[in-house]
Amino acid sequence: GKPTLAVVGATGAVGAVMLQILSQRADVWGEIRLIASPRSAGRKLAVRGEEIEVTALSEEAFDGVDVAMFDVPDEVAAQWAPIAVTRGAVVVDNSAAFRLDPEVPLVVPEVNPHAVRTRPRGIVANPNCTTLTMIVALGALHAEFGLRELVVSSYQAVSGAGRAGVETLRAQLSLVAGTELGTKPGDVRRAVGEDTGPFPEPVALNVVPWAGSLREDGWSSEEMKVRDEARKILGLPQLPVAVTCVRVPVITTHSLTVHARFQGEVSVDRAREILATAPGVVLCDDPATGEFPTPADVVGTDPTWVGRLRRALDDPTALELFVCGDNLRKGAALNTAQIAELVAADWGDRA
Ligand code: 11C
Repeated sequence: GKPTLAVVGATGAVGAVMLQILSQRADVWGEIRLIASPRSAGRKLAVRGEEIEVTALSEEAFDGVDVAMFDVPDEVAAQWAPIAVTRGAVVVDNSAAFRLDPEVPLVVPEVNPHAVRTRPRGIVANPNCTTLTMIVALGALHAEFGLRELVVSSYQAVSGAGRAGVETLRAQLSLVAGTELGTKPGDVRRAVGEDTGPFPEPVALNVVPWAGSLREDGWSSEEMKVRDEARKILGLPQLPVAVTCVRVPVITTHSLTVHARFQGEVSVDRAREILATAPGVVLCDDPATGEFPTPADVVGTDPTWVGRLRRALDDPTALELFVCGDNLRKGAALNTAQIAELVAADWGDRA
């Protein structure tokens, strides 16, 4: 028979997209079990055209499960992923709890698919959405040119902060719509009020140079993740990475500007060929006709979209590019589903 899949965190922002993706992709699963906090147990959610009742998270909930996809906060994953493993499941985890564990592979199927097979803890980690937005295009360029250094800035959508992030932006937008706000210091802040949800500043009519929590020396957790995860996925543990993460008033789809320096001189024509043919990448780049990706068009799609490809003006070994990707699809649920499918393919070999 086909393997049994559990979706843990089925009711969250990523969970909802996961159920859509499972309904759209080639069906490799037998039973699909939906698991969430006891608060959500008993709710019914549609997947593959069928209503399934949500089961409360418990040890027994994993009995008979072959692959468990986790989309829950770090501390919940840290506690429950090992329990699911002892109950016999392979865990594909989208939290940050295990990503940097040397015994847990961090997998992007277009870049390092083979890594999925070496998983001594029974856990495979899914990268952060900001890392994922750039890494498929960068992996393809690295394979050709050999990456030496990255300088990136992110433009992150509010759904990266979950349902609360989306609700916060929508509420703030309704407070500022149709007003003349945005012309005097503090006028937007006064209009949206004290409670700025998961963000440290108003995000409507604004740009906030912060994502995640405070780490050493002024870095944000999100910035550390981009650096550490890119190094691990590309197998370049010393790669210099300079990164600034920024939140923008977009519902879903993260964007980044990328300055990538390589081992030798790069040809833009060759880079175009690579990006135009790389699996999971769409090159959308004709500034003469105003063609480049933006979140408004990319949201809801699977690939990484690349535009504004140029050779650096002052360095023939470097490329500049702009990338967009749906942070809930490739950035989270889709990559998790792709990893789970790789695991399922091996499970099929064994069964
Ligand atoms: C954001 N990337 O946009 C974050 C959310 O490590 O998976 C995802 C945090 C993570 O806020």
